[in-house]
Amino acid sequence: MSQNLVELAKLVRYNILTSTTAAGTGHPTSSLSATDLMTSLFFNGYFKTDLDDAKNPENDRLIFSKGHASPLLYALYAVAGKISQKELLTLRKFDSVLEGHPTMEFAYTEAATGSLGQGLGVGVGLALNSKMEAKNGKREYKTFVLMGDSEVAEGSVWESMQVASHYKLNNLVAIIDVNRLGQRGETMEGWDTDNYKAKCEAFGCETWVVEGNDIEAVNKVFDEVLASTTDKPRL
Ligand SMILES: Cc1ncc(C[n+]2csc(CCOP(=O)(O)OP(=O)(O)O)c2C)c(N)n1
Ligand SMILES: [Mg+2]
Repeated sequence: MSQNLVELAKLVRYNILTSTTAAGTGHPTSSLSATDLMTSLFFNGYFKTDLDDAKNPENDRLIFSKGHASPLLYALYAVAGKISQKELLTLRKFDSVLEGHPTMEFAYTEAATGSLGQGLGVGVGLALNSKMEAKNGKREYKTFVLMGDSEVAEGSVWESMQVASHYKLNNLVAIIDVNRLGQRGETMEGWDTDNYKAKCEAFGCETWVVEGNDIEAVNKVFDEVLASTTDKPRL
């Protein structure tokens, strides 16, 4: 099973590199950084969505809060068969729905992102909605939010996190892609995942730290995250 995922991740990487190369711009490194994490999420059964009905209210939600990694988002949907190779190469061209940051022009965009620090707040709103809809008999969908490690320097991330734990949003799964780097060098915390963990726990989250480029390890963590029965947001 993991071998198939490893092969799919190669295809995702190929799509990222061909699309950003054709565009002559974009953020290939930020996209490659989260490829294994997102390949596991997408193709090992964790992210439950109806690909033929992108606006189905019972779909799980995925917010690319680090919106500059949009080539990864598009690469995933290309591997899922929803974007052709020809269309993928229109990345960042005028009239293409595959914009440099995800916008609502692209059918599977959950929230237009790019201004860092906002995706988790949107995710909190969606997770609250899911809790309320579940009371009306609807499926309690999950909301996944992908953030960058430099992004979490934004105070709004922590405001959102404390609201998420106040409302016991255990249907919210936030991911920090710790690749040590922000736009112009090392982040304040570098590789210090212990520190991220301690801070996120202090804000009321249940946390996991995983080597994000080991698909098998990532699968194991998503298994645990989705099996957890605590009332805390997952991070
Ligand atoms: C609010 C805001 N400030 C600045 C930027 C410019 N910017 C784009 S990418 C980036 C660095 C992001 O680093 P990180 O969050 O670690 O993501 P990575 O690319 O490493 O995955 C910055 C500062 C932005 N998009 N939004
Ligand atoms: Mg980073």
